[in-house]
Amino acid sequence: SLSRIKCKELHSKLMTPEAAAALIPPGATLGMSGFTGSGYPKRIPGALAERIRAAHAKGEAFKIKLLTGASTAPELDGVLAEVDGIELRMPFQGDPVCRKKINAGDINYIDIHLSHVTQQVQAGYYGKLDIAVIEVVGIREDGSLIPSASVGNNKTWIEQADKVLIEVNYALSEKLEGMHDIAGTPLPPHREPILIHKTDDRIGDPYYHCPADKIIGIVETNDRDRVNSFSEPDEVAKKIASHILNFLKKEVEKGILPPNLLPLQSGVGDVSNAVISGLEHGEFENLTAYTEVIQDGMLGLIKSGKLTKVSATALSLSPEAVDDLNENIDFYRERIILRPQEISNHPEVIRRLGTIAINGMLEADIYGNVNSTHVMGSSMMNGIGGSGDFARNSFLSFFVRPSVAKDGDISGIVPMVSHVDQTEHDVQIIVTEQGLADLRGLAPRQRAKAIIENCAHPDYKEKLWDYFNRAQESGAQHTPHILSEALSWHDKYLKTGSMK
Ligand code: 0RQ
Repeated sequence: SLSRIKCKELHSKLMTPEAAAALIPPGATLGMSGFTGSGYPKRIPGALAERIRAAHAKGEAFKIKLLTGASTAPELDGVLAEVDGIELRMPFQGDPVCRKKINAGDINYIDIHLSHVTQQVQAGYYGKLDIAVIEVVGIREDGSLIPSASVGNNKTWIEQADKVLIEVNYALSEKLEGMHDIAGTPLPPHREPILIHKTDDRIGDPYYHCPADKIIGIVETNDRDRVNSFSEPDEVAKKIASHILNFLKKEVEKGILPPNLLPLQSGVGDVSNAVISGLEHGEFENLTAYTEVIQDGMLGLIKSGKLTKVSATALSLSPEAVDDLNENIDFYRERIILRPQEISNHPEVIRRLGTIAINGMLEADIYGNVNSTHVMGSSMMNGIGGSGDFARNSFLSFFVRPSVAKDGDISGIVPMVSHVDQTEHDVQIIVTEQGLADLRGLAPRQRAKAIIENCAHPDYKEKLWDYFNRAQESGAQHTPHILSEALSWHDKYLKTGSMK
C-alpha cells in the first residue's frame, strides 16, 4: 500500500518476502531486529527458511549466522532452526526448536551479556555483518526509519551491515513515533560519559538513519508480535512477590531506599509479573523503571499512575495490551522511552541510577552463586540475557525462583551450582516462596545459613544442613565444600530423575 513509506525514492525497493530472502546468500552473517518476542521481522525469515529448505533438498549447503537483540519468535528463530539453517546464534534465544538444536550440538550458540553485543560486533569478533533485517513502523519523507516495538541492536546492525532489508509493519501504531531515543557508543578510546541522570533523560534522536543506497529491499507486513497473554500469578509467585514487597517496605522505613524506591528492573516471566502487579496494589507511588522489557504488568502499573517513567529496550506485550497501547498511545508515549540495549543495559547508567534488579534463576547454591542458564550444567535454557548487566551494577540485586522445580524432584537451592552465571559477588538477595535471604554484609558461611534457613524447601532443608555441617568438619573453612559430593545432587537427578 506504500502509505507508511513516505520517502518516494524508496518506493522502487518494495518487494515480496521471497524476493528479499533471495538477496541473502549462504553463509551470510545477518543482524536482525527482535527482542523478547517483539519487533522481529515477520516474513523475510520464513521466506529465507523456505529457500534454505529447498537448497538442502537439492543437497546444497545453506546456513546463516544469526545475530539479534534477544529472543524472537517461532517466525524467526523457530523456522530457521527447524530447517537447520542456523550455523551460529548470538546473543539470546528462548525458542524450543532453536534450544533443541543448540543442545544437540547443531547450532553454535554464543551467550553473552546483552550490553556487550554492539561493542563486540563493532570490534569485529563476529566478522563482517553482511545484511541487517530490521522491522520498523514507517519510513519518513527524509528516509529516516521509525523504530517498532523493540530497539535492541538495530542502530548498530544498520550501521555495520553492508546492506539493509526493511520490513514495514502496519499492525503497530505509527504513533509509536517519538517514543524512541536512539543513541550508541563508539569503541574505546572514543567514549564519553552517557548523560542519563534520570530514567527519562533523552540523549539521542527518535529515528534510525540509513543511507538509501544501502537499502536493498523493503517488505510490507501486517503481523502482530507473538507474545502470549499472561495468566493470573499463581500462589508461589504471589508469595515470592510479597516477600520482596515487604522487604522493600522495610528498606524504606530504614531510610536505605527513598519512598518511591529506586528505578526498577524486572526480568521476564510469572514471578516478575507478580511483583509488578503486587506494586499495583501496594503503597509505593511515583515509581520509575530503568529496565529491559516492558511486559503487561508494567503497562498496567503505568496506567494506574503508580509508575510514572519507564525506560526499556522493548515492549513485549500480549495482544490485549497492544490494543491498550495503540488506543492510549499519546498517554504512554509521554511515559515510555525505548533505547538501544547497549544503553538500556549500560553498567554506567545502571550504577548511577542505582536500579533495583529482580531476575529469575534456575538454581542458587548455598553460598549465593546463581545459575541462570544451564539445566544440570550442560543443557542451555535461554541465556544470560541482561540479568548479568543488571545484577552486577544495580543497587539491589534480587534472584528469585520457586524453591523446587519438576514437582519437587529438583531443588532450587543446591550445594554447588552446576554452572555459574551470577557469582556470589553479584547476588545480594535470594527469594523463594519459602522466604528471603538477605546476603548483604554476610561472609560465606553466614550466607549459607541464611539461604538454607530461609529459602530451601522443607524436603531439601535437612539434606542441605547435613552437607553444610559435614563440609565444616574438615578442609578450608572460608567456603566449606566437599568436592566429591558438591555436584552429587545433579548427578543423582540425571541418573534417577529426582534429587530426593
Ligand atoms: O520448565 O515449564 O517445562 O516445567 O525451567 O522455569 O520456574 O517457569 O521460571 O519462566 O521465570 O524462567 C531462569 C529460565 C526462569 C529465566 C529462567 C524449569 C521449570 C520450567 C522455567 P517447565 P520457571 P521462569 C531479562 C533478564 C535468564 C535471562 C534473564 C531466564 C522452566 O528467568 O531465562 O534473567 N533467565 N533475563 O520447571 C531444571 C532447574 C530448573 C528447571 C526451573 N533447576 N533444573 N529445570 N526449571 N529450574 C530478560 C532478558 O534478558 C531478555
